[in-house]
Amino acid sequence: MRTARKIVIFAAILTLFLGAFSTLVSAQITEIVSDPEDDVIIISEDVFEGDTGEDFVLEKTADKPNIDITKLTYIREEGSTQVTVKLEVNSRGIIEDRNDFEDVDPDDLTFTGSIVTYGLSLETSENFYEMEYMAGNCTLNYGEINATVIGNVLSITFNLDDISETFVSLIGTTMQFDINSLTDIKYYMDIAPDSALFTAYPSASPTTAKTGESINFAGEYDDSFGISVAPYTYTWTFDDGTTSNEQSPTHSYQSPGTYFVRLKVEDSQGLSSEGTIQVTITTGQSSNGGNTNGGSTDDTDDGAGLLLFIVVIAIIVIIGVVALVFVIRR
Ligand SMILES: [Ca+2]
Ligand SMILES: [Ca+2]
Repeated sequence: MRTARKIVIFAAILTLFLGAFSTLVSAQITEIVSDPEDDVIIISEDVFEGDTGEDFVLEKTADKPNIDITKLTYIREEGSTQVTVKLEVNSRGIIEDRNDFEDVDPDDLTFTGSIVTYGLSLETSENFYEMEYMAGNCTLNYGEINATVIGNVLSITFNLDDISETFVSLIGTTMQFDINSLTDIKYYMDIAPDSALFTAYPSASPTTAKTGESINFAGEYDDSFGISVAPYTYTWTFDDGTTSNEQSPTHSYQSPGTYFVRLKVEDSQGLSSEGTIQVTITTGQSSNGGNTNGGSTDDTDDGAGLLLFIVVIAIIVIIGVVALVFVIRR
């Protein structure tokens, strides 16, 4: 009896130990994006008409807990391609199943109702995964996928394309269209994180250049909802060990290859966004140098022509002089 008890205690300790060990081995990679409560934006029709003046202020409401994102979660088992992403709305709300866009008949002027969509956008080091949940149906990159809804939490589990992919960002977007009539549509939305509304846009011209050739970079940002505050700082990382703090710097590369140029735009409140642009550098002299060479080649051509002209004139003059001497002697 005593031996049996010892075996049971030993087994219990071993189980606990193995449990703790397996937890350590199958570690999870978790990323959490938090979003404020009750920051659902009411968008007036003015936005659609492009009337976003300097003083435009977006209204926020606490009346839409069902589309008020509070938390996004990314969970990945280490060493596995399986990923679970979760979108959590306000604890006072639920994930809703309303109408699909397909339920709205454009010819039916009497249609009234709401459309609610939940979107998740996962960027990894290799890919983008776009998920949308609407009216009980879920899609992943436009293909159907299962989703689990428990109260105020939407969960989607899927496999990444490649084991080597790493987490870059997770953005959640919720939208609600309240259609009272075709001329009375109210539009609500929430985005998590709010910084996703502020996007850096780097550009380069040209994007393919030769070594030594000047490339003009331009730093821009998109802030359609006017959430950022001037002044802005621009930080360029050229991927060749050099950087610049100009908004639109000029840069040239000394070695051929592919470069991933990063632009970070930051506002005065610490809101920041980063964007990447790829430039390809090929071997050879820059087009500027080529033009110079071309010019000098043209000069050489002109010089040869002039020399030939002088030689011809000289020959004519010599023949003339010889002829003149010959005539005089006679
Ligand atoms: Ca929110
Ligand atoms: Ca938000």
